[in-house]
Amino acid sequence: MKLMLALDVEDKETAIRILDNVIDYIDAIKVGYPLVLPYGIKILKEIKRYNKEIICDFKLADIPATNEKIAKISLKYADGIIAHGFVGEDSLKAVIEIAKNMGKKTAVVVEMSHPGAVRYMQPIAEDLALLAKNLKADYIVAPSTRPKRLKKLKEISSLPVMTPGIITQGGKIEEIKDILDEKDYIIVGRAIYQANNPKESAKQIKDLIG
Ligand code: FNU
Repeated sequence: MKLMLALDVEDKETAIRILDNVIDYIDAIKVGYPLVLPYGIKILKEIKRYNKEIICDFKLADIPATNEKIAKISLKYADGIIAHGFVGEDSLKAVIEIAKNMGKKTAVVVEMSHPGAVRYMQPIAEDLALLAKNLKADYIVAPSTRPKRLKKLKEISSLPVMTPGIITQGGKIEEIKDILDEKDYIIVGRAIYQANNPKESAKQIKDLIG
């Protein structure tokens, strides 16, 4: 398993300080709106110097034409992008095609990790996992907070997963360890960047999944 840091901090100095501390223990950096809205997408140029894979978590959920524009701009700087599957085949296809043309990756959210996802997303998640497979996406995003669902969605999609929800949202590494392999990522944010000692926390998590 690989470790992806969710860098959901809102200021650049903090982001850089966290990265300087944890960089030896992480495999990828996930950046989302909290950091990109204040500074713009070009902040990714500064993060690129850490030489880690960068994934934009913008959860694209728009019409194909708009999804395509956002993906294109983001993937100029990032290695991969996260898109929602529920908006439908055409919207998702637009992202996957542009990413493939640029030699980049797409991860499709099929079921989210928070409690609210059970009511509206869970009933369609298996369908979305199949859609991600059929459209030849690169990854699915599925919850570590529900290990049985994670296992099932991974099986249906036959794709590697990026799984959030570890520690702060209640997901337990020991419960998902056997489901995942070396192509999969666990996504961890607050348990690292809000820890008293982010370096130690990242090291402990890396040791546990290693
Ligand atoms: P942490 N994230 C999530 N659940 O938590 N992209 C999902 O279903 C999903 C996500 C992101 O809880 C969330 O936005 F599709 O602090 C955050 O960036 O460890 C990270 O994963 C989890 O952060």
